[in-house]
This record gives sequence, C-alpha cells and structure tokens, in this order.
Amino acid sequence: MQGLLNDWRRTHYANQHNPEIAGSDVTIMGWVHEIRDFGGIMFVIIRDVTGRVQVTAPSKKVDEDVLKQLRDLRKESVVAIKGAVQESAKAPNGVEIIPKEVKVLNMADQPLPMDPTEKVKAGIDTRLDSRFLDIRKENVSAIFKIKGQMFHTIRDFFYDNGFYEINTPKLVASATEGGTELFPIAYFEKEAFLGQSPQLYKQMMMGAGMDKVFEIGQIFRAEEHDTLRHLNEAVSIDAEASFADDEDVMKILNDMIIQVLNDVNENCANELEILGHELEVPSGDFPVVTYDDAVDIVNMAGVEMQWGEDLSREAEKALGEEMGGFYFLTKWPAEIKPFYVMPFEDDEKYAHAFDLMYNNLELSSGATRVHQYNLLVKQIEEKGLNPDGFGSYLTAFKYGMPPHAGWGVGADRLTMVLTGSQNIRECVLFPRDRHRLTP
Ligand code: AMO
Repeated sequence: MQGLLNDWRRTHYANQHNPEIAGSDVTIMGWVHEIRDFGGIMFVIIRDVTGRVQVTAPSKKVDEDVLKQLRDLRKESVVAIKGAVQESAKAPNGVEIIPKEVKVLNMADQPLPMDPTEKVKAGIDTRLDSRFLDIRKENVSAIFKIKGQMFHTIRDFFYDNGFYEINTPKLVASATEGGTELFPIAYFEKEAFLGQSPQLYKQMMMGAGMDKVFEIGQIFRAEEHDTLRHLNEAVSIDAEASFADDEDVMKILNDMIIQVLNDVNENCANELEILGHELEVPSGDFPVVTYDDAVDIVNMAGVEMQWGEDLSREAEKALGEEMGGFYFLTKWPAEIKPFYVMPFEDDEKYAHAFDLMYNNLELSSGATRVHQYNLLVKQIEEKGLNPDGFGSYLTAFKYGMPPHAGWGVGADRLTMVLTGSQNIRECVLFPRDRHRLTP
C-alpha cells in the first residue's frame, strides 16, 4: 500500500535546520508549500508546524528517480524527504536539504479550494469554509498557538492559586443570564437548553465547600446579533471564590491577565512577530472607572446615554477612547445586572458588579454574589423570573452558602486582544455564528 510511514520517522522539524547541523542526514515531514522548477535545479519548500525549510535538487547531483518524484509533486501534498543538510547563504535558515529519498505520503488534489500561500487572497467566508487549509497559514496558526499559551498560563495560574478545575453540565433546564438567549434542544420528553453560563453550578460549588473553582468551557448564546465580537458558541473562563468579594476577584483577574501577557510575550515572540502585533504589559493595577463616571464620560463625548442603560456600542467606543487599554468598569446599576449580583448595602440601586474592558471590548463580567437565600429569591422575582425554576440551585443557599464572588472571561475575546485580531471569528477554529454551522 502506498503512503504508509513504515519505518520512516521525522528526525527534525523545519525550524531545527540551521548551519550547526550542516553535513548531517535528516528526515523531514510536512506539506509542499511551493515548487520551483528551473530545469537544471529545482526548489521545493516544505512546511510543517514550526515553519519552512528548503529542499534543493540540482539535477546533476540528485538521483533521476528522486527528481521525477519531486517534479510530479502537487502543492499541499504531504511528503517525507530524507537528505543531507548543506549550508547555503541564500536559503531561508542558512541551510538547504539535498534530497536522497522521497516518500509521498498523500498527494493533494488540484485545484485547491483556497491558496494557503496567500498568493491569491481569500475572504473570511472562503477561508472558514476551508478552515483546515486556512490554518496551514502561519499567520493563522500563530493565533491558535497564542491561544494555547493563554489557556496554559491560565490553568497554571489557577492551579498555583489554589483553584480546583471543574466541569459542569452544558445540557441544562433553565436560563442564568436572563430568559431570552437560550438554544432549546430536544431532550427526550423534557424541555432542555444549551447552557449559556456555568454561573449557577460554580456558585453551587461554593456551597459544596470547594472554596475556589474554575472552568474553561463552551457557552451557548442564542442571540441574533451579527457582530465582530459575538458568536453563538464561545469559550468562557469562569472563576468563583468563597469568602471573597468583587474587589478580591478583580485583583485575581488583574493578576491573571498580566501573567498571560507576560507569558505570551516570553513564549510566543515568533507568533507575535508573524502577526506584526506588539503586546504592552500594563504595570500594576488596571484603572477603575465607576458606571456613574462612565455615563458622564460618554455624554461628554457627545454620545447620549441615560443613567441605568447598558452601554451602547457607541458608548463603549467613546469610553474606550477615553480610557484606553485594560480597565475595570464598576458599581453598575443593579437593575441591568443579573439576579445573582449583590446590591450595595447602603444604596440598593447599585450592584457590586464589574466588567473588565480592553479599549471598547468587554472581556469579562463579574460580581460579588448574593449568598442569602431570601434576598436571592426576592431578586429572582424582581427580575420577573419564577423561583420554582431554580429549585436545586436555591436549595444550595439554604444549608450553608459562604459569601462568594467570581467572574467569566470570554476566551475568544481575550485572544483577539492578544493577537490584535479585529474579528472574533479569526480566534475560533470553527466559529458558530448566525449564518454558520459548518465546518
Ligand atoms: P457575561 O454574559 O458577561 O457574564 O459573559 C462573560 C464574558 O463572556 C464573553 N461572552 C461572549 N463572547 C463571545 N460571544 C458571545 N456571544 C459572548 N457572550 C459572552 C464576554 C463576556 O464578558 N455569568 C456571568 C459571568 C460571571 O458573573 O461570573 C456571565 O456569563 O467576554
């Protein structure tokens, strides 16, 4: 059978080729990025997850069978090549490979649905339709390498700070963030939905005595919006901590973001360079602006906003213009925050709720939670919801629920900031939006 690895194994990745290994034999495996045939000499660029390396085949030096195999290659085919490394001032890494044996592992069909070398530019829809080819581009895979580093740092951060990782159900019976944005699903004879937030479960874990928990998981929002920062399926990084309030968890969030920025700068310098993106790391605590001050700032900028309204897109832009970078927006009107948010003791119009913003992009929402059963029932009713729908959640508040606070960060939005992407679709492998359910 053709195309099997058999006893062939890769010895070097593309980025491990440098003048230090000149003279040695290597086996590389990857995709045919480019073929240039000048008759007397042929260049084949091989690409793998780390980058590219040049295979140079002068017809006088290379076996006729090998030359024929190279000549018959089609772009984006998967190959393995054994050869000798030789110094070359003109080649990308200062070295090239003179091929001795070629194994075609899988020939690619032609024409390609899109061109991963970007000689022919494709729009976002064509790219997403052929996402596997799109991600072969280094400026696209760079985004996901940075996103991977982000999750790595975040998990390290949580584990280092005493948080336990949890997984909560995504098939749920009720809404958490207000009633309208749920995807109904068929669940045998019952009504069920896709979860829009692990909110109720992470709070129940506080009642379960787990002290500090986090979850990284999918959230589903049936909002009809079609914007550059909303998807119908997103990844949320959720944290919840007991015996803590909004200020405590803002500090945790602040520290986590700084660690992510530092780690991405340190470990993803190559990816940032490919993206042409620089990441500034703010020193110390992010600035804080209260909702009241934000209303003034927005109005002063000529965008009309009444006290008690959520920020319109224009209001977010005006505020972002004034604040810049990362900042917290605090002391929200209780009326526009969910039922689980703790009101101020001395003025119930305000809630102990905050958003973390980056320029005009909301990255996170969080709050001190209501931990008293009676107040929670009252707030559920005031939001026009029926406490009967929250049975097992509410019960957890009757038998020893500690004071607690937490937040949820949109992972895909944070990736936009880390990579300088303007469209959230760039930061999700297979985005789900109003019009897209495949691939
Ligand atoms: P919220 O609804 O604000 O809060 O969501 C938290 C964060 O998740 C991201 N996000 C989204 N990202 C992309 N597309 C969407 N449709 C989308 N919806 C939300 C945003 C947002 O800031 N339970 C609370 C969190 C908490 O209080 O702990 C919640 O879900 O970045």
